[in-house]
Amino acid sequence: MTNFHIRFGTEVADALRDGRPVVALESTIVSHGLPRPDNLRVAREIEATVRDAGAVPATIGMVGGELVVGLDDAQLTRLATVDGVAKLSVRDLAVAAATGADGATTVAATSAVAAAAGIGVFATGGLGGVHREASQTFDESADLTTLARTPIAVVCAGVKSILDVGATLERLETLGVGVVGYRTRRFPGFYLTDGGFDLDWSVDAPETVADVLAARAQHGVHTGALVVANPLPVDEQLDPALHDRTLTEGLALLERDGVTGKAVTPYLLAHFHSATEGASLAVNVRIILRNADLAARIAVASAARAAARA
Ligand code: PSU
Ligand code: MN
Repeated sequence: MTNFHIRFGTEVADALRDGRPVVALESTIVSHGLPRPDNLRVAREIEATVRDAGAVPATIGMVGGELVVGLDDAQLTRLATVDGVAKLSVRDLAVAAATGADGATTVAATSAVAAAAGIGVFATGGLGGVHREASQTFDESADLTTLARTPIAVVCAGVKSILDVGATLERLETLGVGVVGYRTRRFPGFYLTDGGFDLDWSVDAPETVADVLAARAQHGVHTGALVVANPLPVDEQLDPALHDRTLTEGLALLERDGVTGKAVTPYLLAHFHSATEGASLAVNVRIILRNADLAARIAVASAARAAARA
């Protein structure tokens, strides 16, 4: 293969050309973040949720070296079911393309590709961040540095407490990544409604997020991402006692098994899913679908705003 242009799914290409709302979705949660066989079902449900709210889903990934924005169902199935799908951050994209690999894009890679493709809104579950012990290991997700230079809105439920949440928020501030709570002034902790830290800003409606994105674009001053932190309602969170127990065990197993680098996040996610006997999976799915719905409503509001200006 000699042509390395980004390939667009037909529906996504049409929507972008016509200025209709599009929501980017990542594939690492599908290939590495959720257990089989639920992962494929959930991937389809995420797309259906985006559609139900009036936007076009653009799941991003790499299939046989081709970087695709808007995977079709066969491509999505392949990334959800075959073995050996690489986990791709931004730095991996070109190598994976040149070697013809199958790969799933992280928040970092998905954001960068989406922004390059002209998509302004992205829905995921949780961001990567600063790992516990990062002061020794230097393990900080490239999600953070990528968001610092990528103009996109990322709807997520904060970060998991497998990370150092306070340090992650400090790094987001240093890197100039905007963070607003959706109807909250507390940064969500993914499985938990409240991750334990305050936020400076809260917005109450998708239209307000669209206004923030418009202001950023019109100023032309801040070129980083906006994180829209969307917490689960308290009555839908994972039981906090179960959460704390599972986390403690997971961190001990990580150390016992000597897991490092990009394997750390998938290892801890898999531990949560097996140790809670599906409870964390149900919560995880609920989070992603809520984020997909909110992201679609933001994309719809942004497209309406742009149409009114034109
Ligand atoms: N956090 C989650 N679920 C996930 C991930 C993060 O709660 O599936 C995935 C995302 O794709 C994220 C990546 O971008 O893990 C971060 O990996 P790392 O820590 O290796 O940068
Ligand atoms: Mn890492």
